[in-house]
Amino acid sequence: METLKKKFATIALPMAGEVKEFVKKHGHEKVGEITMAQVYGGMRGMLGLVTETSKLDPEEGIRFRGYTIPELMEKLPTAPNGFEPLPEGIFYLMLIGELPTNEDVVGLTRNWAIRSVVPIHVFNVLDSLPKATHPMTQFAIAINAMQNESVFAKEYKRGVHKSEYWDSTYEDVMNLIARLPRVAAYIYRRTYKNDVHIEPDPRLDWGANFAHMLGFDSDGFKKLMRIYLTIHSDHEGGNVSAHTNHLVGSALGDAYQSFAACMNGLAGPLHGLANQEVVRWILALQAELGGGKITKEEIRAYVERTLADGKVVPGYGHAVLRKTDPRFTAQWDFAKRYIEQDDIIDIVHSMYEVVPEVLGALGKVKNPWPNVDAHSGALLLHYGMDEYEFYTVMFGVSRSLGVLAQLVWDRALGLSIERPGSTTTELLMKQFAGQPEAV
Ligand code: CMX
Repeated sequence: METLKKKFATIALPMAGEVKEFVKKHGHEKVGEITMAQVYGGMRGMLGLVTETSKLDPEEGIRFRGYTIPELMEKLPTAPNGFEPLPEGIFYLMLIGELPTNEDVVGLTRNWAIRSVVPIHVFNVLDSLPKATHPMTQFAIAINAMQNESVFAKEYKRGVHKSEYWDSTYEDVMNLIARLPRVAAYIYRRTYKNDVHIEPDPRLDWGANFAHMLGFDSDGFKKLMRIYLTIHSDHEGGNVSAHTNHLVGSALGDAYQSFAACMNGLAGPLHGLANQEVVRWILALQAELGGGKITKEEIRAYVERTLADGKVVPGYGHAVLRKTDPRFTAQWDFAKRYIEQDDIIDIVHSMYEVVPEVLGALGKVKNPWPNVDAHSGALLLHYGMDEYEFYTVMFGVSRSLGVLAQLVWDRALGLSIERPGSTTTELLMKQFAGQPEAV
């Protein structure tokens, strides 16, 4: 058994027993109350899931296994020539719960390089799709197309004992993560670069190799990929993509099925697709004003028009966060460190001075501050990637690290199939009209 898997087993399997005892002892105790507003309001703030990999604090932002993003910038191993953490490190941290050493991270890079061969039929499936198919749809199809490779599905069919489910899930998760950059890069090159594909370079780390296969070999883009793939990896368990991954996995769908569903969740404009929407919004603003320097007053007028048209301002607001997303700040810091001047980045920074005030004045927006998607597209544009419909695929490659680490935990802890209750509006109305017996 490989070292990482052995380490996971040593940590996770005893915890499964502890969790069983814990639930036995405290299972009857309350962890919260549910209001009508939550039932109709997307279950906001309703505690209903356990996720080991990360936890989101509304005021402070995300902590991965207890570490904030600035802390991880200090503590995770980096490539020799940069400050950006290697995404391999955050996966190790989320899976094992401990900070990795440099050797741990190098080991993961090698491990994924060995597992990264994508079956030829996946490329054939992609090649059969119209080129205009949205890259996120192509991505989900390609992930589903790999499902025939699931070790878990084979083991399940063979009748493996449920205490062993985590083992084959680990294999699927490692294989899938290893292959995603190649699949994503293939989609990019077939959709936008005349089917001229670039072979992987197994000497490169996971993020740099992704940059290379996309066709962006500059040092700057590789650095960007490392931080991008690190900070988008997880945001606790209740967001649409993470929750979908867990939900589908809870019925013992394998990692391919769960993650394909997860990507369809990420593809919604209120979630991951917001990163493309931000760039689309900024380019439309630029086009309307005919170029030149854009003033804050012009941005304010465009934001007000967006709202008057009944649309959201993409990249702003959050269902949990109540302050500027530290993932936004990490990208701002990256821009400050490496980029001297860029018109689009200037617009992103001017928006930060305008949008919160306008949204705040509406009186209904609970969080007027920017989220991760407000900044990411501007950085990609700076390095020359202007095919913004591809951006959410990159978010998806990163998101695999968190949700799939969690899927191995789901299996190790033997978490249940999801089946929350639901009711009808008629019954709820009767309950509040003083007829509780009707419910
Ligand atoms: N622009 C305009 N209106 C907004 C808004 C925004 N950026 N953010 C919230 N609102 C509105 C909501 O649409 C809602 O309006 P109604 O009462 O008329 O329906 C009201 O403010 C209250 O919403 P909320 O409680 O503050 O926010 P929610 O938890 O319901 O939704 C989110 C959160 C992210 C969907 C929302 O802020 C939004 O649509 N933002 C823009 C899209 C975006 O950037 N999504 C990416 C989020 C991060 C990610 O998942 O990747």
